[in-house]
Amino acid sequence: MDQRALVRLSKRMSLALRHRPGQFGLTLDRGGWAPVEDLLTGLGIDRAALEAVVAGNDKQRFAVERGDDGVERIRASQGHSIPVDLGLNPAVPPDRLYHGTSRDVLDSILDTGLRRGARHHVHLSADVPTARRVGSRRGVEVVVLTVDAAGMHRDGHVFYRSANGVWLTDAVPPAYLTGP
Ligand code: HQG
Repeated sequence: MDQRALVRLSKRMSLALRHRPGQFGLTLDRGGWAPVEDLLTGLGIDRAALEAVVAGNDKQRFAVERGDDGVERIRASQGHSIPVDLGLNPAVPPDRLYHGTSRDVLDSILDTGLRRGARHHVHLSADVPTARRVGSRRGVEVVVLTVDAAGMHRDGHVFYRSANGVWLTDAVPPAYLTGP
């Protein structure tokens, strides 16, 4: 499969496993897991295609595990808008985290802080290049905000780190943000 086909399939898998499982005939369990076989059927793809996406994914978006019942399951490691419990434990963040976004929304963010929108959490990156990549999805002028994660942690805000290294928190008030 070429790179573009891989990206297209990765996006469909994200849609199925994060946002609209019902549209693909899937039911996710509490932890967000679905049987691999059901995903293959729901998306109409074969095993090799799925494995190419899981293994070749730039961000390791998907995790595959075999349950105690012998059934192989898959889930998205972060980014859901439907209610799932990823079972992540609170983690101590690095002193600084980063958020890449579009310049259009900079004033709004500096005014009201980072909000999670449709997703469960605000997503933060551990380094500037990653934040820049996230922001560039918007396809316009990218800005990177710095988050005083140490200060937030000290003040009782809870952080989680997804299996693929994305930092998550409920909201970032403006006092902890520094603009570009
Ligand atoms: C913005 C991708 C105005 C925020 C990425 C962002 C990430 C505000 C947008 C993951 C705001 C939400 C998440 C405020 C936040 N005023 N705009 N007060 N607060 N925003 O897609 O962080 O590739 O839900 O800046 O790599 O961009 O799908 O969040 O632009 O990890 O695996 O509201 O999605 O992962 O957009 O991206 P999103 P995000 P995947």
